Amino acid sequence: MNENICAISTSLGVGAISIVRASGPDVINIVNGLFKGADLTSVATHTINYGHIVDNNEIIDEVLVTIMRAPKTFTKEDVVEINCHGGISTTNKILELLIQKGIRLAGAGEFTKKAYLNGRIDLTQAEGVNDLISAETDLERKYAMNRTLGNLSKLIIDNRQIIVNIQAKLAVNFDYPEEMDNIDMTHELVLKELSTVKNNLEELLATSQDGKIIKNGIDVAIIGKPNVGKSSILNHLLDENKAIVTDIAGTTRDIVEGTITLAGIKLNLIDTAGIRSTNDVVEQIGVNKSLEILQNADLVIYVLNNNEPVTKEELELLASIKNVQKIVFINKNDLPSKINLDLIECNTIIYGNTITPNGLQDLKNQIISLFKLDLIKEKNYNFLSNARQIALVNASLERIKDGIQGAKDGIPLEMIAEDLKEAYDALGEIIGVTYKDELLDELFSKFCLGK
Ligand SMILES: Nc1nc2c(ncn2[C@@H]2O[C@H](COP(=O)(O)OP(=O)(O)OP(=O)(O)O)[C@@H](O)[C@H]2O)c(=O)[nH]1
Ligand SMILES: [Mg+2]
Repeated sequence: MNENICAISTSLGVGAISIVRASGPDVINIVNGLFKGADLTSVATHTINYGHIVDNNEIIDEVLVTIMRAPKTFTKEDVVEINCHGGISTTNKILELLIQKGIRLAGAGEFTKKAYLNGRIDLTQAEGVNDLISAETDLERKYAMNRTLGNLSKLIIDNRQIIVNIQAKLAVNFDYPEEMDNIDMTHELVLKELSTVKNNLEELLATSQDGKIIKNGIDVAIIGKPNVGKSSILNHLLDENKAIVTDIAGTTRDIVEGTITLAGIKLNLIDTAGIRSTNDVVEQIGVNKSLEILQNADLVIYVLNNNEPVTKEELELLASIKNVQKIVFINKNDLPSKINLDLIECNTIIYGNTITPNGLQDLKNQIISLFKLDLIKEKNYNFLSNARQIALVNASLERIKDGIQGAKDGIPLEMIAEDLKEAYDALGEIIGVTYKDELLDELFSKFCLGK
């Protein structure tokens, strides 16, 4: 933990300025050895210092060096940030010099890991930092920032506190069983307070679906037989000629993807190969991919051709995705209708075409209403943001439910206390009160270098 680490904190490419950051007990001393300007070991903390980085009398760059002494820094250690000229070669050269002087290259997310291990932020805040960096939409940013500030942590801490309070009351009962009558700690009271925690955790889990949508967006697969106009629909939604469109059935072989933002939420649109039986080996691979995407999508836009009778294969495929969230889009309504509508079973059917065009706004509106996207914006931003957090809340909730059942059945309070301890520990793992090394390694490996 006490090692000196360094990394390039800005993205490496052509740019005006880059920042090379170092953290650890000796970094001020080491950078001072490369710096021509003020004596960095004696300047005041949180100051920016003008000078040059020199290597054997060669001036490498004209820089501004920020000196931040522990503990009021991101990592709670001494931190030096060298603002140098941007571009790959200068930035890399300065990093190289720091490494030569004995500062180790940081691993992914290692600065944030130090911030966590040194107690400046908890684990959900650390995860929030990473989400903030990778945020693509405004909503994602707001939501990640909220977690960085510790608002999700507070919710977890509050529920842990309720559990501690119950545990304390139970403990009094164990210690002074003769006063049982005087103390309110009856099964009913346990039941009441545990129900509060249960409701809180259930609410948190219910909103985690929104969290997933905000963070990952919605995967929308455009599916149908060849030539119905899937790629044309993708191009219109993207407002870009991304996929090849021809009147030859089987034009799209591989998937074509693009992203749009709808009501602040990312839609990951996936155009697929038209599904049909074929002897063409390449097309068959495409069809298999389409079927795979069909299974994993959050939403399927099932495209039919208004100008043709619906086929048996199309109906079979539609029946096979009975339980998948879907919208049937009947395309080519600029042409005479030959489709036998009464055979199509779907609650949401939209007509349109990509020539005039028509119906595509209705399609977007339908997606907004299906996923209640306009409401997500209005909600607060205390969502669970990843599978780790969701699994731990679920684990905690299960123990709380066991405790509630136990209280109802009138089992000994000692046994309920066991459930409470496990529920409490699972919540603690979310914020990282307890952790396993492997978990930290995995979690921070997803960070970028220099953060
Ligand atoms: N009249 C009419 N033609 C359309 C419409 N949408 C697409 N087309 C035409 O239908 C043909 C097929 O369109 P694509 O978008 O390539 O169809 P696809 O479903 O992606 O086809 P595959 O990639 O082969 O599976 C092209 O000639 C399009 O110009 C529409 O709304 N009306
Ligand atoms: Mg296509």
